[in-house]
Amino acid sequence: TSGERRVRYPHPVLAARAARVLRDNDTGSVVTAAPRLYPHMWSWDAAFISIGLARLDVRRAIAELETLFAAQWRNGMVPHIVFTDADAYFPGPDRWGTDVARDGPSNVRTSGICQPPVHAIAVQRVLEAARMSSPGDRADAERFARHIWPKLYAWHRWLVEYRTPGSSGLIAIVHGWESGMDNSPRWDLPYAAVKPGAELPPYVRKDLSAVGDPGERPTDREYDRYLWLIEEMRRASYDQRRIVRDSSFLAGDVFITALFAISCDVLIELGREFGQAPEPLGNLAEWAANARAAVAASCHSVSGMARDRDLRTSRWLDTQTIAGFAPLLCGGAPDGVQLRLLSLLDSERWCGHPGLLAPVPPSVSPLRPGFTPRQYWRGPQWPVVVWLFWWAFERRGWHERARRLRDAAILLTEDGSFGEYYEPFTGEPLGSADQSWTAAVVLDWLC
Ligand code: 9YW
Repeated sequence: TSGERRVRYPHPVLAARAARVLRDNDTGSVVTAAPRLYPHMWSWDAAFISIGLARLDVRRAIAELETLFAAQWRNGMVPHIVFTDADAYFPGPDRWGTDVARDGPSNVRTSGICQPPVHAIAVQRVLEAARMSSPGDRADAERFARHIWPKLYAWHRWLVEYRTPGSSGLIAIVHGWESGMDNSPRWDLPYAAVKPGAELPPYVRKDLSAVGDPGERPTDREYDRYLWLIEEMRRASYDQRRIVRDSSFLAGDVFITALFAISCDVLIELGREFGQAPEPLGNLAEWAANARAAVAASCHSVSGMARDRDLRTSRWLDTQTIAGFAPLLCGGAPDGVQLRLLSLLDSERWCGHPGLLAPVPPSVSPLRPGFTPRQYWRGPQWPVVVWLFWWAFERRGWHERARRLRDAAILLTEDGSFGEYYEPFTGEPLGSADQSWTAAVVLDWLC
């Protein structure tokens, strides 16, 4: 099999290669998400990238997060893309047209949606790396953490203020791109209700020529819907209240909700350390508790898996995807549910599937009908998602479990190509090569 033909770099060489990817993708002002496919800064990529950069150069890591937060909208939203001058990605700033937004930043061009809130986690991780590095790095990182805290708080407050509609308590997304898992089957039902209007302006995709096989990317049918939602938002002048009220896609995202809960915990820890006032800390504790409760309430009564919710139809979305393990990230589900999820994760439906090259969870269960091992968020394994589970397991004190997951992720990535995602049975790297966040998490694991 191609698995046996794979190159396996010794770990010091692998770490050096990962460092080189981050350096090569650095334009001087941002580390782009990937060299050809993604020549801009993506929000949650920047968080992971800063975690990797902190192992090489703490100041460079800080600068990356500062660049992202310099693009924060006045209402608190951290935009999902901060555009560079590159012209190789579609939809670019003209198509987004966020200049019409009242709350947009004036100094940079950005998209008009957000991505998962993992930034507090990144700030804490950068701080940890800086403290192991040198007194100067430590002082810089502490100054930075103190300075960025109110911005992180404003970002979290935006999610609560604008994105917790209805009674589910789940954080809502208005576009599949906000989940970070664009074409995951999680969103098939909500997208089925999105009907692109005849007024959808024509467009030409640029992503297909940047990957070897267009079959590894979302389909044109999916892209029509992605673009239609942008059209709706642009017509609403990116007014959040209007979008949440009227857009044809609104879904409670259980994975984001879980990440939000732990990011609030981390922000509380940072806030205590740096003397923040009791009131915002109290708010964060309340937001974390609500988010945890929402995740726990979403769990399926038989499988235990957490579920997203279509907030337009008030229906639970039952799909067997990696997001169903959200309670293992944030805790808060009853012990019985947690045990069921852990044994499900180990079972042949997930990591224990005998055909996997490396026992890390694929984006979709290999035993689910519709699992497609090469197509983006519909089957492949994504190292950054594995990093989140690894980090959460460590934090929860499950060190042995965390160690096994990390070892498996290294096995998957030690071919040194730093693929965007991997074919689970052969370990073939797919999508973009030299993807920054893949290099960043591997570097963090190896340091
Ligand atoms: C796109 C940059 C981004 C990630 C997303 C991923 C993909 C962009 O790439 O979306 O055009 O498809 O789905 O999570 O942030 O790496």
